[in-house]
Amino acid sequence: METVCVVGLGYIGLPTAIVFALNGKHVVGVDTNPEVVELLHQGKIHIEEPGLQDACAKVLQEGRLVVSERPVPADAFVITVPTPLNHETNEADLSYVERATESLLPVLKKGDLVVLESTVPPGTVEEVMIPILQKSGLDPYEDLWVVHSPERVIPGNILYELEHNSRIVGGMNRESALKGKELYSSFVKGDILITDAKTAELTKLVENTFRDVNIALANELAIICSELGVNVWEVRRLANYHPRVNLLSPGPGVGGHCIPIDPWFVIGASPIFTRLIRTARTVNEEMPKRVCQFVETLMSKPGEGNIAVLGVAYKADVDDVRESPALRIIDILVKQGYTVKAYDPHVKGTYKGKVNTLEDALTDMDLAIVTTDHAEFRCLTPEYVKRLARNPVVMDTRNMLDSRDFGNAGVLVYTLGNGKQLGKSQLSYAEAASASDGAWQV
Ligand code: SAJ
Repeated sequence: METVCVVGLGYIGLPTAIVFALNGKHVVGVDTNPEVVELLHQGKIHIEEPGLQDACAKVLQEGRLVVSERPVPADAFVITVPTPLNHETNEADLSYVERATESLLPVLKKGDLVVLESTVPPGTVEEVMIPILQKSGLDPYEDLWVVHSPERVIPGNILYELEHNSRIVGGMNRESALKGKELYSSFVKGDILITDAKTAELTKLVENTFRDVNIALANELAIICSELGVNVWEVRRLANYHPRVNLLSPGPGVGGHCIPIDPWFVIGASPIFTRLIRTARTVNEEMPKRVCQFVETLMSKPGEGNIAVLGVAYKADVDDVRESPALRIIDILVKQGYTVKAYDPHVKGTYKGKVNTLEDALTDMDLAIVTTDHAEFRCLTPEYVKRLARNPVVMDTRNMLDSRDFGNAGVLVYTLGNGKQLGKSQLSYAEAASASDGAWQV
């Protein structure tokens, strides 16, 4: 398999196309968005991902990656298009997968490999893709190799993980799976595990559901600790000394293109037997509201005052705002009447309350909320906050600021789930300092 056509040049498709090209394939990257294609023609990429711009420029320059608005004949086709959640029905929107599969019909030939990488409900390859592929006049079981091989990489470390993570290849039959394995062995250094397509589809969903359920446990624990006057971060630190316990971190909610979405695909496939998964989703979806409820207790008058929201991306050091809890928090605060200034050093697009500098966000603020743990916010000092703020109070939903240091310097930092502080909106600086993480250890 010399030539690979990657359909959909987003967060996964573009790095995948580049990695195929870096590893000797002739790659055609396809995207229906003319802006994406035009930017790539200029050697530029439309997403932020460490190392990707340089790698892309290299393969474009060498002519190993070319870009097109429609598929061209190739030995293998890799579909990496979005599968968003329809928020009204909580069902997968498979229209991009359908259209991408349709777009292959004019160029498909006997012996081609067709891979779906997009995350989909169990049964999608068989029930949605196969009937479309049949329209080519080819038999998808005899003339084509059709597989699902879910991506598993983490934004921020995609290039490394694409190569080094293990990968699942689920085929419509064993031969297809082996053919898929052959394609990915051109760059995957981890294990390549073969199975059937439906098992691969469910396995991918279960990986992210596992994380959602565990984050929900951490979030529920944060709320319990607030009630009980205990610091959740200390509980987590201590519990994780147990050799078989690994509590994840509480936070303002769960964002991103996968973890808040994938559990719904499992729920949709088995609505009656997914009580735990559904409850976990609810717990995580309620977190932005809970953060705002706590914020309310910290403001002198409900609905009045300036709030700085620090971080709009769904997680640290990425520019991605999909399903970001920060966007929900901004929405709720604006509806409650607060003046919100939201700053994110990575996000280029627009959003409610956007300001372009940290200084602008903090100037005259009555409260700052740390919503994303971007590295830039680690450099925040109490002196800087005090110089700009009207009221030096911070709600830290990510446990990234040292509330003791800030407290000692006259800035109140309330950490999400630190029940030693929560509920005490009139906390003194000294109390804030002594209620901070692991105070007794020092
Ligand atoms: N989060 C918490 N607490 C934690 C960990 C995460 O609140 O302890 C939040 C984050 O702040 C973020 C969200 O969860 O809002 C998701 O972040 P993430 O870093 O866990 O995951 P993603 O969405 O960036 O990438 C995940 C990855 N899955 C896992 O780590 C199991 C990646 O491997 C998958 O390939 C990717 O989803 C995907 O495409 O499915």
